[in-house]
Amino acid sequence: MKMTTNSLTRRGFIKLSSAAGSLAALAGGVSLPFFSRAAEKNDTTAADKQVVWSACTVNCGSRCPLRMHVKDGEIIFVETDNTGEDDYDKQDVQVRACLRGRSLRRRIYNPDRLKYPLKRIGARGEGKFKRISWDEAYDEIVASLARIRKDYGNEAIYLNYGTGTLGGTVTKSWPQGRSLIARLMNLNGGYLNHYGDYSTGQITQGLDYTYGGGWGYGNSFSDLVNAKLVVQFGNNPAETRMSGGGLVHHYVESVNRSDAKVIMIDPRHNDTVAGRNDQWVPLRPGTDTALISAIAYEMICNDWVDQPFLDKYCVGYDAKSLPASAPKNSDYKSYILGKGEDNTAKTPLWAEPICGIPADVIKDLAKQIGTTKPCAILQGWGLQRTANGEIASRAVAMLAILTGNVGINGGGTGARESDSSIPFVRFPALTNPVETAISHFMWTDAIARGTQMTATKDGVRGKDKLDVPIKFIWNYAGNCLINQHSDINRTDAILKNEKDCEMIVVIDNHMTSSAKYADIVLPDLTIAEQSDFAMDGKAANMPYFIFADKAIEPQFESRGIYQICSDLAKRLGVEQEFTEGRTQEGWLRHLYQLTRANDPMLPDFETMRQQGIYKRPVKEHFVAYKDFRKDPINNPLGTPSGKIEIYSERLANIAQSWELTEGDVIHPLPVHVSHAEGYDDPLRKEYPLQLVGFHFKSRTHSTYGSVDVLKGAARDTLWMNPLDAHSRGVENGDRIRIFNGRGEIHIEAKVTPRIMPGTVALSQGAWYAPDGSKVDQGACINTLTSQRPSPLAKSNPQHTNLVEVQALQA
Ligand SMILES: Nc1nc2c(c(=O)[nH]1)N[C@H]1C(S)=C(S)[C@@H](COP(=O)(O)OP(=O)(O)OC[C@H]3O[C@@H](n4cnc5c(=O)[nH]c(N)nc54)[C@H](O)[C@@H]3O)O[C@H]1N2
Ligand SMILES: Nc1nc2c(c(=O)[nH]1)N[C@H]1C(S)=C(S)[C@@H](COP(=O)(O)OP(=O)(O)OC[C@H]3O[C@@H](n4cnc5c(=O)[nH]c(N)nc54)[C@H](O)[C@@H]3O)O[C@H]1N2
Ligand code: SF4
Ligand SMILES: [Mo]
Repeated sequence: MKMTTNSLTRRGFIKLSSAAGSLAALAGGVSLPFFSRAAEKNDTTAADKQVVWSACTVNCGSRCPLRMHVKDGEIIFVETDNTGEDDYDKQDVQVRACLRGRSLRRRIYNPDRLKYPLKRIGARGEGKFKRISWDEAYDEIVASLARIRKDYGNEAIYLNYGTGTLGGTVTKSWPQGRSLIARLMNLNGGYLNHYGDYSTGQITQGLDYTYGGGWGYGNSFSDLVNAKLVVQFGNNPAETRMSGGGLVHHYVESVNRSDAKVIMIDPRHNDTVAGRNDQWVPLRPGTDTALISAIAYEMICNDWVDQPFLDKYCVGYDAKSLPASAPKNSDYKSYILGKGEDNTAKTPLWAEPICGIPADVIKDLAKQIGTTKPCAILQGWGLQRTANGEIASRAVAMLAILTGNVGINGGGTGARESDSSIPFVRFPALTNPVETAISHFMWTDAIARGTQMTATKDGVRGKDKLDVPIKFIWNYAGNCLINQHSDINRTDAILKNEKDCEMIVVIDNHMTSSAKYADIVLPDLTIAEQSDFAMDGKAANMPYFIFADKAIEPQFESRGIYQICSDLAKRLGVEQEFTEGRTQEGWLRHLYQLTRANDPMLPDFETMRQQGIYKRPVKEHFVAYKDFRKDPINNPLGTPSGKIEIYSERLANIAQSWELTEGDVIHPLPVHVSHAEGYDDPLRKEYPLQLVGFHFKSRTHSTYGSVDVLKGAARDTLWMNPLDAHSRGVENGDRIRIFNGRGEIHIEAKVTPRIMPGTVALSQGAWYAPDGSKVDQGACINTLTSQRPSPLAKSNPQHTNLVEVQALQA
C-alpha cells in the first residue's frame, strides 16, 4: 500500500503531517489521525472513529503491528502496518500481520473471555467456579502464599512456563524470570526457578556442547542470497514465522533472489516447500542422525569433507584432534567408517531401513551437499522436540562442520537462522534469592515426587536434590498447566490431588483448559486494553519494535498484570519496592528514556507513540561465528577448548556420572541411537504409527484457538498417508480415533501423500475437550504425548509418540 496523505521520513516511517487531522486524546493514550484508505472508503464521517496502533504479542516467532479501528469505544476492525513503500530491495518492508493477528478483535470479544475473578467450587478441571471480588481473590492468594512459605519455604512456589504475551514489555510473560510475577515473588523471598523451554530445550543444550555460548547461532535468512544450496531439516518458516515483514518474508525474498536449490528433510511436506520447485525428502521421525551419518560416510569416502577446516577449527573429527582423555577410536570419523565401538560402517545401505530413504537418494544428497559451496544447512526446532533431540540437533550441525560452511556468507552452522532486534531496556525483575532450578518440563514430577528428584537423575540444578515439592503455582499467560504440557491424563491426575499442589493461580484472558484447573482465576487485560511496547520484532535485516497503545477500555472487571501485581505488592508490604512510585505509563516512559539514552537515534516517546512502529534496516547479513572463522585464536568459541567440539569431553563426563533411565543415551559424539517410542521400539507392535506434531497456522499454540473464522480457515485433521489410511479402511474426511496407552482423540482424517508412510501428523495447540469418558473430542495432541524427559536437557519429547488409528463408525 502506498501512502498518499503522509510524507515519508528516513527509514520509511510515517511522519504525520499536522494537517492530517487533529490528535484526539484518549484515556491513557493518544489516538492517531484518521488516514486509512480503506476506512476513508467506508466512512467519510470519521470524526467519531479513531485508529490506534496496537500489536499482536503472542509467541509465534513474529511480532506484528495492528491498527485498531475504534468506534464508540469498540474495535470494529483491525488493519496492519501501512507504513513505508514495502520495497524489499530498499529494505523498507511493511510488517503485515497474519490471519491470526487480523482476527484479534474476535479473540478480545470472544464469548470465552474471562470477566471476573473466580474461585473454584468443583473439582480441578471440572470448570465450576463462583464469582468473587478482586479483594477476596487477593486475600486468598496472599493467605496461601504466607502459609506455604511458612510450611515449606519459598522453593515450593513455582512460576509455570507461559508465553501468551512474551512480546510485551510490562506484560511480558516469558521468560518467567523476567515477568512482573517474578519481580513480585523476588520481593517476597523468591521461588523455584526453571531452566530451558518447551520450544528449544534440547537444541539449546545440544548445540551448546558443539559451539558453546549456550546456543547455536545461524546466519540470517537474508544471507541466503549468497547460498548455492539450502538444506533444511524440519524447518517451516512459512507456517511458524508468518509475519509479512518478518522472517518468512526474508526467507522467501532471499531464496527467490539466489539460484539456490532448496532441499527440505521433513516427515511432512510442510508449507515452506509446498507449491515451490524444491526437493522434499521424507524420512521417519527421529532418524535424522542415521541419514546424516550415511551422508557423512559418503562425504568421507569421496573426499568431500573440508579436512583443513576440520583440522584447524574442530575437536574430535579424527584421531589427530581427539582430546587426550578420549578412548582410542572414539573420534567421529572412526564412528562413521565403522572403526568405533559399534564396528558398523554407516553406509547408505545401513541407513536406508532406519530412516526410510533409499540409499541412492542418500548418495545423491551427499553429493549435492558435499560438492555445492556455499551451502546453507538449517534446522527448525521440530526435530529437537523429540526423545533424543539433543543428539539430533548436534548431528545436523555436523553437515555444516564437515563441509566447512561455518562462518562464511551463504553457509551456515546447522542451527536455525538468527534474527536481529533493537536493544531495549527491560522491566527489571530483580534477583531471585532462590537458586534452585528444575527443567521447565519436570514441574509435574516436582509436584508428585519432588523430594525424590536429584541433580544426576532429574537435572535439578543449584542443589543435589529438591528439598520440597511444588505447592503453589503461578500460571500467567500460559496454557501449559494442561493443554501444552505432555500427557494430559497424567497431569490431570496429579493436579486433581489438592493435597499435593495446594494453590494454583491462573491469570489469563480466556477460560482455557488450564484455567479450569485453577483455584483462583484472575481476568487479565488484553493488549488492546492497555499500553505497552511490543518488543523483539523478528526480522533478518529490519528489526523493529511497536508502541501498542490502549485502544479500548478494560472489558468487564479485568485488570492488567501491572495493577494485579501492584495490588498484591501492597498486601505483601512491598508496594513501594514493586512500583518505585510509577504507574504503568510511568514505567513505559522510564524504560524508553533509558533505552533512548543508549540509542539516541530513536524518536522521542510521543513521536514513537504516534508513529506506532520503528524499523531499523541493517545493511549487513549476519554470519554466525564469522570472527572465529577469521581468527580462531583471538576469537575462540564458548566451548572449553574454544573450538567446535564434535567430540565433547563434557558430554563424556556427564554420560559417565549421570543416572539414566534405561534406554536413554548421552554420548560425546552425535551418533545415531535408538530411543523410546522410536521407529524400532517393540511397542510398535501395539502402536505401529509414529505421530509427530507441528505448529499450525490457525493458532499460536492454543492462543486464537477459539476464534471461529480461524478454525474454519485451517481445520484440525490427522494427516495420514493413503497407504496407512487405506489399510485401515479410512477415507479422506472420515472420523477416526487415535490412541495409545496414554489417551484417545477423535478427529477427521486428512488422507494425503504429503506425509511419510508409517507416520501420522497432528497440529499442536487444539483446545482439550474431554467428553467425560476421557476421549478428547478437541483433538489436543498432548492427550497422547509423553512426560518421559529427554536424557540430557530433561526436556519435552512432544514430537515422539507411537499411536494406532482406527476408523470410527459414522
Ligand atoms: N504436543 C506439543 N505440545 C507443545 C508443543 C508442540 O510442538 N507439541 N510446543 C510447545 C511450545 S514450543 C511452546 S512455546 C508451548 C507454548 O505453550 P503456552 O506458552 O502455554 O502457549 P499458548 O497455548 O499460546 O498459551 C498462552 C496462554 O496465554 C493466554 N494469553 C494470551 N494473551 C494474553 C494476555 O495478554 N494476558 C494473559 N494473562 N494471557 C494471555 C492465552 O489465552 C493462552 O492461554 O507449547 C508447547 N507444547
Ligand atoms: N503459526 C504458528 N507459528 C508458530 C507457533 C504456532 O503455534 N503457530 N509457535 C511458535 C513457537 S513458540 C515455536 S517454538 C516455533 C516452533 O517451530 P518448529 O519447532 O520449527 O515447528 P514445528 O512445526 O514443531 O516443527 C517443524 C517441522 O519439523 C518437522 N519434524 C518433526 N519431527 C521431525 C524429525 O524427527 N525430523 C525432521 N527432519 N523433521 C521433523 C515437523 O514435521 C515440522 O514440519 O514456532 C513458532 N511459530
Ligand atoms: S500471530 Fe504472529 S505473525 Fe500473526 S499477527 Fe500475530 S505476531 Fe504477527
Ligand atoms: Mo515455542
